[in-house]
Amino acid sequence: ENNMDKPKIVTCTAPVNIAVIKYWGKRNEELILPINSSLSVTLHQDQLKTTTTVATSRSFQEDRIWLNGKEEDITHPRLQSCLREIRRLARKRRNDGDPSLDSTGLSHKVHICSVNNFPTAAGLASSAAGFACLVYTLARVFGVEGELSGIARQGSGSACRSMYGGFVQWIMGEKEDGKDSLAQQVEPQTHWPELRILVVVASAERKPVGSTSGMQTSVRTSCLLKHRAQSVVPERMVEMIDAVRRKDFPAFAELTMKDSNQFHATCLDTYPPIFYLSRVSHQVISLVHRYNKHYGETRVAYTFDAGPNAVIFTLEQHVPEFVQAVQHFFPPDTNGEDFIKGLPVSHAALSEELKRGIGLEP
Ligand code: 2P0
Repeated sequence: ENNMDKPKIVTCTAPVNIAVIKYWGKRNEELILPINSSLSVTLHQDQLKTTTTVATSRSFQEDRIWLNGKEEDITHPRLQSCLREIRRLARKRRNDGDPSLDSTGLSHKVHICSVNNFPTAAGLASSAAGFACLVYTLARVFGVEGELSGIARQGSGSACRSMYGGFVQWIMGEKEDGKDSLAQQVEPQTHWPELRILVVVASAERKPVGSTSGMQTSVRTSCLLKHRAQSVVPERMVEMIDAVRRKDFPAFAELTMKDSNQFHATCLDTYPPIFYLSRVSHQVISLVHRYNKHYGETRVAYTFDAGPNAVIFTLEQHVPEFVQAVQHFFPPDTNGEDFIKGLPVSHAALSEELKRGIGLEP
C-alpha cells in the first residue's frame, strides 16, 4: 500500500499574543528583522485563536489557501516564504537520513484553511496567531520538528512569539541573515496563574493603517522611534523580564502602560501621523489611572496595539471590581463606538466571555 496516495490532513490551533514591550519597526523588510526586541504574553488556547487545517494530496494541482472561508492569493510573498522554508527543512531532514519522510510527500501540494474566532485586523493580533498556526501545522504535515519561530517570523514578526506559551521574548538578534532573531520562552503560563487579561472592545473595524506600512513610515520619519529602539527598549526588556520573574504586578503594569504609551507616541511622531487610539481608548486610559489612584496602588494596566481596543492586565482578585467599573462608565447600550458595540453578534457573545477574564492556565 502506498501511503502517499492518501490525503493527509492535520488541524492545529494557535493563540494570540499581546505585547507588553512593543515591536514596531524593521531593519530588514524581507526577512522581517526588528529594530528592537519585544516581550509578550500568549493567551490561553481556548480564547482568541486561529484554527488551521492543512491537507496534502498527490491529486492537488497547486497550493491554495482559504482565510475565514474566502480563497486568498497563495502567491503572497510571506506565505511563500513560510511554505518554502518548511519544505526546505523537510527536504534537509530527509537528506539527513530520516526514513519517516517519503520523498514524494515533499512535492505534494497543500490546501490550507484558516479561521479566526475573533475580528480580523482590528488590532487583535490576527496575523500573529495566523502565521504561527500556519507554520506549526505545515511543520506537522511535513514532519518537521524543532525551532520554528524563525519561520513564523518570516510570515509576520509578532507571529514568532505565538510559537510559545506564557511569557515570551523575541530577541532581535544581530546577524544579517536573521538566524539569531528568534522567540524564546521567559516563563511558562503556569508561572503566574493569578494574572488575567481582559479585552475591552472599542471597535471591531479594520484599522486604517496596517502595521506593516505603518511601521515603515515610522522607521523613515520618527526620531522618537529611533531613540526608543536604541536607548529605551534594551533597558525595559531587562526590567520587564525581572518583573515577570518576580511576579511584581505594579512593576509589570507600569512598564506595560509606559511602553504602550511610547509606542503610540511614536505613531504620533510619525509623519504623516498615525492614530490608532480612539476617544473610547483615551477614556479607558483615564479610567485605569483613576482606578489605580483610588486604591493607592497599581492594580490594573492597559496596553493598545495597532487599533483602539484595550487589553487590560490585572490580577484575578480585582477582575469583578474592574469589570464593574468598566460597565459603569461604558454601559453596553450607549450611542457611538462603545463597549462591545459595533461587533458582529457572535463576537459580542465572545466579548461577554472575555469580560470575565482570560486565564493563562487551562
Ligand atoms: C507587537 N504590533 O509587538 C506590535 C505592537 C502592533 C503594535 O507586532 O509587518 O503584524 O507582519 O511584522 O507583526 C503588529 O505587527 O507586523 C505588531 P509584520 P505585525 O505586537
